[in-house]
Amino acid sequence: AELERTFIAIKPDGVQRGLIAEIVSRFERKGFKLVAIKIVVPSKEFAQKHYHDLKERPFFNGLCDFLSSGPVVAMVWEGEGVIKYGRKLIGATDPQKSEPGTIRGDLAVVVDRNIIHGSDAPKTAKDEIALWFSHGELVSYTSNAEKWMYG
Ligand code: YYY
Ligand code: MG
Repeated sequence: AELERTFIAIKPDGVQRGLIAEIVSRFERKGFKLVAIKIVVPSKEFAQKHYHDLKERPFFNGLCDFLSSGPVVAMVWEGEGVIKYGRKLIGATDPQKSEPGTIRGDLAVVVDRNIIHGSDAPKTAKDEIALWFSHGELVSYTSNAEKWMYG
């Protein structure tokens, strides 16, 4: 299996609504491998770094206030195609447009409370993992299920 990794975060609304296990289980059941996880309250400055690409957007300030308003579950998931497929599991940015069956489609209603973040490309995945985790927090291991999943 190829060593592709993505950054996934359960935002404060997802944590407060008791959706941690539900969200983790969707990635886990698919067959992706959890290689890092922690719960943190990001500072507003940290949230601004995380969302720096959006700093010109009108919702940037509210978005960063929200991300830093409470505990976030930060994770790194590994697996073949996990960046693109992780976005598929998450669904469209606006839950009004997310398909049923996706995390946002099933569990969220409005765009500014869409419960989860996922990296959108290899470059952002690399940058976001480096922003949220130190190298030592990433755990490489062999899952016994891999030989049944990847052949
Ligand atoms: O990657 P993704 O989270 O699906 O969307 P982005 O376009 O990167 O926007 C990040 C974040 O900003 C989004 O998850 C909710 C919020 N947001 C918003 O509050 N209002 C919008 N019109 C667009 C995005
Ligand atoms: Mg994004």
